[in-house]
Amino acid sequence: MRVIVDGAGVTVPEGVTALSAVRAAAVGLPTLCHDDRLSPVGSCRTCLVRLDGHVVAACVTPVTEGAQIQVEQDDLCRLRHDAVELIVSALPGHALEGDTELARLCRTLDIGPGAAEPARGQDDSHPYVRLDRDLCIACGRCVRMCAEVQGTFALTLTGRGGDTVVAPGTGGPWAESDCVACGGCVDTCPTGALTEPGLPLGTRSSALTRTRTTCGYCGVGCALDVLTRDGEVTAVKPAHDGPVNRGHACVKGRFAHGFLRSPERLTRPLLRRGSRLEPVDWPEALDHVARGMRAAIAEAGPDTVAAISSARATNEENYLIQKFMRTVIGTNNVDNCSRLCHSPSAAGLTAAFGLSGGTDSFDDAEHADCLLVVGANPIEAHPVVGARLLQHVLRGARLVVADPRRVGLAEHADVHLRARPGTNVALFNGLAHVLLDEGLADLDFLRRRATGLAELTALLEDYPPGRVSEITGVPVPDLVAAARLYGRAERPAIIYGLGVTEHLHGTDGVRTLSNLAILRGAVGTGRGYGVNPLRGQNNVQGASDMGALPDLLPGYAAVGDPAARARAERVWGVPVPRTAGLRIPEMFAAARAGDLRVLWVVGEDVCATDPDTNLVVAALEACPLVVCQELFLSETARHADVVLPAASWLEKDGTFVNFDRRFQRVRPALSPPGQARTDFAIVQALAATLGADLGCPTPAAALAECGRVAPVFGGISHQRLDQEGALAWPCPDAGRPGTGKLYLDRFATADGLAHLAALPYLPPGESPDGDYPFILVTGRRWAHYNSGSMTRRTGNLRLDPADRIDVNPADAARHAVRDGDPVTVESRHGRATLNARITDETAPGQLFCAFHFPASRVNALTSGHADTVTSCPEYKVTAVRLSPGGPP
Ligand SMILES: Nc1nc2c(c(=O)[nH]1)N[C@H]1C(S)=C(S)[C@@H](COP(=O)(O)OP(=O)(O)OC[C@H]3O[C@@H](n4cnc5c(=O)[nH]c(N)nc54)[C@H](O)[C@@H]3O)O[C@H]1N2
Ligand SMILES: Nc1nc2c(c(=O)[nH]1)N[C@H]1C(S)=C(S)[C@@H](COP(=O)(O)OP(=O)(O)OC[C@H]3O[C@@H](n4cnc5c(=O)[nH]c(N)nc54)[C@H](O)[C@@H]3O)O[C@H]1N2
Ligand SMILES: [Mo]
Repeated sequence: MRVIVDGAGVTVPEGVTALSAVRAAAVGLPTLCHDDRLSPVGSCRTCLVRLDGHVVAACVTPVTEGAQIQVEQDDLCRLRHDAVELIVSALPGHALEGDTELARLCRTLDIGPGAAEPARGQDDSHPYVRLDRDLCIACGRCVRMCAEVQGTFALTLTGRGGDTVVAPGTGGPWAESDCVACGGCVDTCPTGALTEPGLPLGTRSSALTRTRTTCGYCGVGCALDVLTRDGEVTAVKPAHDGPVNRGHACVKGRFAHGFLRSPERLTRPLLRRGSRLEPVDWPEALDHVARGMRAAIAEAGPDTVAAISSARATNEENYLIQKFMRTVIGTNNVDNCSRLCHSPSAAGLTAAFGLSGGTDSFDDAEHADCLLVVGANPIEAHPVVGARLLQHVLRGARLVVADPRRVGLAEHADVHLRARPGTNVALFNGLAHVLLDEGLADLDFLRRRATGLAELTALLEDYPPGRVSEITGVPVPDLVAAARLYGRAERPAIIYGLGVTEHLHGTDGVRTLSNLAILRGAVGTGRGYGVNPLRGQNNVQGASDMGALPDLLPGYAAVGDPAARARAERVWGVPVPRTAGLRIPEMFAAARAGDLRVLWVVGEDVCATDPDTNLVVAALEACPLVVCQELFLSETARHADVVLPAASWLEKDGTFVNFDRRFQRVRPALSPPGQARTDFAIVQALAATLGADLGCPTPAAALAECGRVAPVFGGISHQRLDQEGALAWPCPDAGRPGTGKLYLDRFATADGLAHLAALPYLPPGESPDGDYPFILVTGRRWAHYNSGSMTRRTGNLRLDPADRIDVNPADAARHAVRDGDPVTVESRHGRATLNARITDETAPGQLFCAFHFPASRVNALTSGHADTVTSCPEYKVTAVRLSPGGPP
């Protein structure tokens, strides 16, 4: 429609506000309580305009066709000036010292500082958010940010009239509030009432260098602007044009960068001499590794050397590591932590649909009318995705949560399916049974685009709701209600996590979950948001995409496939070994059996995070040469013979692939400390020490070469990413965009069809019994990341200072355990000591803990049981017993 702004016509969409129309006409208009991401409130009166003769707040007033808006009339300018002056007059003088929205506005309006006495005090209790109450103008932007973007509802406005001020809703200090430190309130605050320690009021942004990069914690792939000064990070800001985060971030990406300058960072290579690790220079360390590798190959063959590549490292680094192992050593013994995480997703999604990744672009989740969130806790583990999902539910989408625990999203669910850990396949078969039984399947889609219906229908006869309820503990009405919500939705979505994969039958879980989307025709069609794993590490998708896997080359071509090998051999110029290499657990088993001579561990703390710690340690002790490439002296590094100091994600150049298959650029904001080097440089140097040339002089060259080995990435380059921001694979063609939504024409399976799977429920590896009566579930907490090596060395430690084990109140009472008490947990494999946290988030008979503090030795408890298809550990089910008190 057309409206007139200060006499000039401008075209705007129907229903916009006067503010949007004024902006569309490029006329300046101040605002203080407004943020485009938030609902408008019209409280600050600084955006007054005249609309069809009436003075109105532009931000809250809609306009209609032909509306006449006046902005730059003298009386309006005065009204707005007076509104700002009134606000400033109530503030102390230092209010205009910063580079804030308010200070900038005052400069343009020529308004000087107020002279109010500071009276309301500050709240410095929180490590990352500072409140100066005297600068608060009660615009409420922080409150709305916390509610409407983050979804935590931690903040409120308290007091009356001119004394109104933001405060945590719980009362008391900020540090004890529900705040999850996403930083959104700080970013939207127009006055500097809310600041972060790195950017106190008065910081001039012009003094800072800004580097756009991609977060190196989880797989969401938030675009971040890293602000540095004199070689130090001062702050990290979420990028407003970040394709997934859209200006949002979480406590880790936004604030947890203090580890960078920790005095414990490794700055020199270390070499074991007797029981000590002593600093040496690079040539000596590399020589030692090269000699060990050469000797192993000469005496026992290349398959006695193995590498664990890092999902924390870049694509280019992973590409180089697998190329090194295959071409310089001559073995396929290379794997990455996808093994511990979503290898069942890779196997299951490939079998069902053809490609090893989620089926859709995350943006499509916001078009879904029903979300089925299974075994994932995005509020804590993928907070930016969790916030977007929660907002979508608050806007009206239906939500089914399947998780044994009352996780954050469960509080907003229409149905919460609290199936017993390890019973997913029965649960999904039960849901599928109801879909078919109630005529909710899309028979036309099934006829045209899927296969396996007859076998599945026959199998599902054994999964009527009553039996499924007995296996899972889910009441029949809940099961039926969930199936109907998913089954009747126009555009249903499946989002899942490790609660599906980290099981004895994790791949079966992925297959039977995928069945639901296939039955509904909600994958590979315009309807619905398919089946999407919330991949874990920043670059776990990429590490696997790059071929850091024992059976797959870059782009998921099988090492056993002669055509695939030939393509790689043409680029690499040497033969590629044809037999699949060892998976991570097989590497440890080989080491214990005396069959592994060299284990090179890059960026994975296997002694803290792999299951059954005692056996992992035994493996490292049995292996003659263990090389650990790390930021810190991790548990694994302590057991190594050579420790190589590595650069972190903020110190390197390359790309990551996030959970929805997007390649994004990673750029160095700092140089690595001391003699630490990027993993890229270390691999190159090691190859050179062995007399080999890996080519690929730069990360950009490595990605370009990878595109020649794996045509699905052929259209992706650093240069293109620098211009376009993000590209989702498959992207074979430099002239075409990437592919967010997969399979619109056909599935990528050999027959082009989606494959239903008829798989029976099989019990988990361990079940509770008289000796070990509890099921222990392990997973994540919001403030720490995996081994905790980075987050424990930041202010996050103040937010979550210790490991706790969640115990249901009924179990706590029975064992005479009070909140905070130390308890000893024992499994058939080991023992751990943690403090109890009493909560009904965990069901009776179940316990939950994270594994972020290696000293608690949680993974001494977990078993060697693993997914029968992919060897992904059964971290989610361990039979344990609990006793009050710490170690004897
Ligand atoms: N803050 C934080 N964020 C992280 C990480 C971190 O360490 N800390 N790690 C990153 C990594 S590597 C990963 S892989 C992701 C993981 O992200 P998620 O998969 O969301 O993480 P988890 O907490 O391990 O497990 C998810 C849920 O599975 C549930 N569950 C357990 N057993 C079952 C079951 O049998 N059935 C069902 N339906 N559910 C079950 C658990 O109760 C838990 O709530 O997070 C990433 N993000
Ligand atoms: N009980 C239990 N255990 C689990 C899980 C569970 O749910 N329960 N989840 C499993 C899952 S899903 C995963 S992914 C694993 C994660 O396990 P890990 O991969 O071991 O954990 P992280 O702490 O992410 O990182 C490993 C190490 O990499 C180092 N590092 C970080 N960046 C770089 C880099 O750029 N280069 C190098 N060379 N090193 C770097 C860090 O200092 C850290 O010590 O844990 C698994 N362990
Ligand atoms: Mo993971």
